[in-house]
Amino acid sequence: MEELTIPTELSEKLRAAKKVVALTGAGVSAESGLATFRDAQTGLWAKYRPEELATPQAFIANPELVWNWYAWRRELAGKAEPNPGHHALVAMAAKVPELLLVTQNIDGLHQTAGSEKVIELHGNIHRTKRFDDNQIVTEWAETGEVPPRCPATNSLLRPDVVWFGENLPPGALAQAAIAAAECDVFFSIGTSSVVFPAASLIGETLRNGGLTVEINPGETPHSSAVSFVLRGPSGSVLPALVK
Ligand code: BJW
Repeated sequence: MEELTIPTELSEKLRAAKKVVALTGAGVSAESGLATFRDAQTGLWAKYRPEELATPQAFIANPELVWNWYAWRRELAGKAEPNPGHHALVAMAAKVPELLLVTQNIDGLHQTAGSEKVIELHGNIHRTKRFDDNQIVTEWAETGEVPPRCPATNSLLRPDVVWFGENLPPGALAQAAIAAAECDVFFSIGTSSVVFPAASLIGETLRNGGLTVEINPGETPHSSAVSFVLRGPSGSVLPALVK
C-alpha cells in the first residue's frame, strides 16, 4: 500500500477533540483472519444464507444447524488475535479525553486488545443465552444434545448475538446515539454501513456538526457525506493515525 498521508486538518481536529466515537464493523477483524459478511468472494453471506442462520425463525426451524454454525465461528473467533487496527484504537483511547468504541463485532477482539469502553451493539459470540427469555447462561452439561439446554429451565441455548429482526441490547443503541450526537469526531471503521440501526449512528454526528471520518478500503453509502475518507485497511490506516 502507498504511504498514507493523514490530512493535517484531521490530525489537528483529533488532537483537540474531547469526545470521540469509533464505530467498528467486520472489516476491523478481517486482518485477524475473520471473514467479513458482505465481501463478494470471501464474505459469510456469499457462502451462507442469513435467513437460514441469523434469524430467530432460522433457529426455530433448525436449532442444530444454527448452533453448529455459531460453534464453528466461536472457535475461529477464539483463536483469532487482535491486529494493529485493534491495538491502535487502544492507543487512541489513551490520547483523547473520552473515546467510546461502539462495535458491531461479536468476536470480543477489541476487549482482548485492551479497549475498555466498548458497547457491543450485536452481542458477543462467546456468551450464551436462553432462547426463550434471553437470560445469560454460563454453564451447562455436555450431554451431546445440540443445542445444549439450560440446566435450570431446560430451555434451548443460543449464542448471545443479535439476529435480523431482533432488538439490540437494551440501552446500547441509546447510549451510542447520545455519544454520537455529542462527539467532536466520529470514526466509521470497517463497516459497509448497510445494517440498521448501527448505520444510522453517523447521522447523529452529521446533524450535530461533528467531524466524521470513514476508514475503509471500499466505498460505503456514507462515503460522500463524511468529512474525511481514509481509503485502506484499518490495520494500516489506524496505526498511521495515532502515531
Ligand atoms: C475493511 C477491511 C479492512 C474489508 N479494514 N475495512 C431500516 C432500514 C432498512 C432495514 C432495517 C432498518 N431497521 C432495521 C432493519 C432490518 C435489519 C437491517 O438493517 N437490514 C438491512 C441489511 C437491510 N436490521 C435488524 O434487523 C436489526 N434489528 C433491528 O433493527 O431491530 C428493530 C426491528 C425489529 C423488527 C423489525 C424491524 C426492526 C438487527 C441487525 C442484526 C445484524 N446481525 C448481524 C449478524 C450478527 C451475528 C453474527 O455474526 O452472525 O450482524 S448481520 C451482520 O451485519 C453482522 C454485522 O455486525 C452486521 C454489519 O456488517 P459489517 O460489520 O458492516 O460487515 P460487512 O461485511 O457488511 O462490511 C465489512 C466492511 O469492511 C466493508 O465495507 C469492507 O470494505 C470493509 N473492509 N476489509 C477495514 N482490512
